[in-house]
Amino acid sequence: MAVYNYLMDVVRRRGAGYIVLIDPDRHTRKQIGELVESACEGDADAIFVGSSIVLNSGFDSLVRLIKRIASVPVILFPGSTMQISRHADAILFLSLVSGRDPNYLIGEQVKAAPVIRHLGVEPISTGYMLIESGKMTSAEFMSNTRPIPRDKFDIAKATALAAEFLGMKLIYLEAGSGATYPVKTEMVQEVCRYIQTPLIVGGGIRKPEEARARVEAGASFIVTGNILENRKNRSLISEFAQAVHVKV
Ligand code: 1GP
Repeated sequence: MAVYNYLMDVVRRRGAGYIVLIDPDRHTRKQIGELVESACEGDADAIFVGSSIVLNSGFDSLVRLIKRIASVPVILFPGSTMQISRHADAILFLSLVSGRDPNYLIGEQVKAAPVIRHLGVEPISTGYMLIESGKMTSAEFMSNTRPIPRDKFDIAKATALAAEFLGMKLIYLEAGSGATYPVKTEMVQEVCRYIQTPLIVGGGIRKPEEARARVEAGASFIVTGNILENRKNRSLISEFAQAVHVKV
């Protein structure tokens, strides 16, 4: 529970946490090292590593590299059971609760659980909800599930509550990497008012003010990936961190 407790402490101290997502395929190892340094210097609270699909081999050694550089927890955000590494501090143990594919609800988890225990990585049970976002995202295509329509707040609320009743420790409202539209602020607000479980919001967030609006709506964590991949945007990291840390 060490990493989960750390995340909850971030929310208590700073109002919300800012997380930088690293997609292993999008950079060279050198660029990944620089991005991790920028994330830590820019006051991000954690690093997520993962993607819907990873083409490059060497995932494990990449996580080791990230862990060596990072001064904040390194948390796996796996698109499949191929993305598990003993070098990470924790892993989001995801169940795709917006979908109806038993493989992503429980199948992959059955395969992964013994491996995760063997490696000694902390699992953080997370209800993963794909929200429709203006285009077909990789997560939608790869999982072959239908996302929740972006204005169907009632379905999002009921799904999040079901995940909470199932005992999940975090709920991830995901528009998908590179989404045209991030999850609507109103949906974040409605879901947050309806459940007690901390909410992660990500996908298509490109501006610090978009992140801030979702924190003010009740999100506990904001994740950005794509927008930081261009080196020119690295200065945005501290702007995102400041926007998300509403208590400091
Ligand atoms: C995707 O929520 C993350 O899983 C981040 O999305 O890359 O669009 O910021 P972006």
